[in-house]
Amino acid sequence: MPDLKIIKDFPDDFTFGVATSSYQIEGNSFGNSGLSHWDCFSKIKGNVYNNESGKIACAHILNYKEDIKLISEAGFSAYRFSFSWPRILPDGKGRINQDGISFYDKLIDEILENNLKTFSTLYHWDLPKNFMSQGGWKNRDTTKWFADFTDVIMRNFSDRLHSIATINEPWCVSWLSHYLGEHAPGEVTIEAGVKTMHMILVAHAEALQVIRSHNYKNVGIVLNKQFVQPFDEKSETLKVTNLADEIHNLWFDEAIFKGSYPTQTIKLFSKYMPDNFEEDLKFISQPLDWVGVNYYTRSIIKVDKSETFLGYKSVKGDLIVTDMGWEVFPEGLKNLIERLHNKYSKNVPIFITENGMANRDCLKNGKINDFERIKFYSDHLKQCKNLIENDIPLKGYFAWSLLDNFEWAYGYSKRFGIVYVDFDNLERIPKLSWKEFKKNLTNKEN
Ligand code: IFM
Repeated sequence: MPDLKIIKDFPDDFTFGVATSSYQIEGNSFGNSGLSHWDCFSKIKGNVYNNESGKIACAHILNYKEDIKLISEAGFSAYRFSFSWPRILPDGKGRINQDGISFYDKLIDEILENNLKTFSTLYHWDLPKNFMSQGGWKNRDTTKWFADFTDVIMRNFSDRLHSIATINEPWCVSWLSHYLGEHAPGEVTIEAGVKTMHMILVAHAEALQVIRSHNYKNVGIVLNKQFVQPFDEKSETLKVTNLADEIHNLWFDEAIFKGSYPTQTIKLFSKYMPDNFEEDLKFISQPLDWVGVNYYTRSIIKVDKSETFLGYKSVKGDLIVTDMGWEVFPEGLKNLIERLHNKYSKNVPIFITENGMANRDCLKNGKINDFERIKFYSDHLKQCKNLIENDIPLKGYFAWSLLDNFEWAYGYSKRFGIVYVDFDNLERIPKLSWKEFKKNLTNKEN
């Protein structure tokens, strides 16, 4: 039987938390929220499983007290959540929705009353709908509007935020959403992909500058990393594997920690980069207080000439997969963090800001025995422990996710939560993984 006893071997000051995001749980039909580009994207048939959207989601807006209680009862010491831009500024800029401010006021107070640290994220993908007609993240003005939104957050909440992340997963915001088209706004052009790969980093820098102007000290960014491996050892394969690694991982590491872009990719991208992009690199590489890594799987890269721009595609490997079809490869986490620390972030504290798995959880006699998930967490925590023993400044680990939720293009068909959500009546039912976290974080049997 898998267990999470390993939790007891972590240093006392190591942070264990859970993570969520606004659009995935809140329910944006509540509280006079504005719309985001996900509301538009999900309306187009074929974009999201079953034409689902975040309208109701987990109705966290109505149930946040119960949800925060579930976090503190399990013994976690931190909660990572995100602010919804259109909930606070329904048009993206200008008019403030007081109901939005009041919701986050109450949420933050509830988190603090439950003795949890507030790990906040400014942007976890709900771009105000209003900006779509103006080019969204392709438009440099959006980075300025993001700075203005950041200022609203700082003025209202910064004294109660333990930490702030500017952007969640810039690769998803740019490449996945504008070149691969899998996420809102669903663009599929090289121009959009390349431009947003740069603009999202400018947005990060704009927000960082505002945050610093408020003398705030605990700010970082959250990068999603995939361990990239070649399909075979042919030189052509190794070359495209390096390109894939650069686009997925090193583009962000190099820009943020070194103020440059990796060579193979910038050569390929140069024709499509915004004018004078070099002038932004110093701005993008302002010092950070911590860096977050979201890790789920590896990617195997094979030469594929039918992909005419990149010359490669990812192919399936032979490891066990989660319900997302993602291979379980805990060693990748260790490798990626070691490289990040040794070559880029150096002594900047690192947090695993997301890690977890989608599983076909079944409710039987009121119980969900998600053994696979417990094993997944245990195997990844082993890698974390090993990193700490090797003096890597790994300071915390956040399970993705607290609740089953709106899994973007997969709608509600994929369950990542340690707490089951019955989407018919929104009842929350703690899974065995939640109980196992509780057992080891609180030393209490349930
Ligand atoms: O659900 C997402 C989350 O929003 C960002 N990181 C990956 C998770 C699982 O796909």
